[in-house]
Amino acid sequence: MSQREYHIVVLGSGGVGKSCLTAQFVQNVWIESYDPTIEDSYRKAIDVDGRHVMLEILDTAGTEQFTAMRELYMKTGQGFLLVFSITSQSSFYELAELREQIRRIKEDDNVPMVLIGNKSDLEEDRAIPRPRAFAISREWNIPYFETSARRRANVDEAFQDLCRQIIMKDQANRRHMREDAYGGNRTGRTPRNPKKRHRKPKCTIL
Ligand SMILES: Nc1nc2c(ncn2[C@@H]2O[C@H](COP(=O)(O)OP(=O)(O)OP(=O)(O)O)[C@@H](O)[C@H]2O)c(=O)[nH]1
Ligand SMILES: [Mg+2]
Repeated sequence: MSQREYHIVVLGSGGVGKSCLTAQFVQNVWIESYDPTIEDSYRKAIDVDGRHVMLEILDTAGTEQFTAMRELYMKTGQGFLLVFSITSQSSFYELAELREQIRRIKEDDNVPMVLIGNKSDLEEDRAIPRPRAFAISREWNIPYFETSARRRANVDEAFQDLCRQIIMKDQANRRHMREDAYGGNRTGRTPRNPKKRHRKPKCTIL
């Protein structure tokens, strides 16, 4: 089968660790310094359950002045990492609006997403209790991962989970498209001629 390409977007407030998570996932490097992102994109080929896929990963800006690009990447993105820092309450609460915006722009209530509480190595500075984050992830019906970009903990797992969701959705979409082309063959009936389905209504001239 040909290699599929999927678009992933990394979202969240400034300084939560989006770029560090992306750098760890793509290049296996740890970045100590903080250089606010405008927008960077990376490509990485991975295997998910034996399937070879190419990921296009967009690392976005957390700071407000760059949010004009949001609508565009929300349209093209197929899966979203919603990242907050476990040490920052505001970064956690700001995700609700981003999630709403994604659902609105994509006109879809089941967009592949993962909730990420990053900086899990800073347990002593924790501001969001784990049960609080789990409660939100259950409410949103998406998985929750606590990651540490510094220690490279749970990074692959979070990206892999998102890819799995995207692949499942892609397969379901393709199945529906095939079924539509054959007039909905879920009943086991003989496929209808796709051309016939688009026949114009009859016009009778009196
Ligand atoms: N202790 C700890 N620090 C982290 C972790 N991830 C990121 N940092 C630090 O947090 C700061 C910000 O990280 P970035 O990855 O640049 O944050 P960002 O979300 O990309 O920020 P913007 O590009 O401004 O939106 C850096 O100094 C990182 O070293 C982590 O898991 N643990
Ligand atoms: Mg960044």
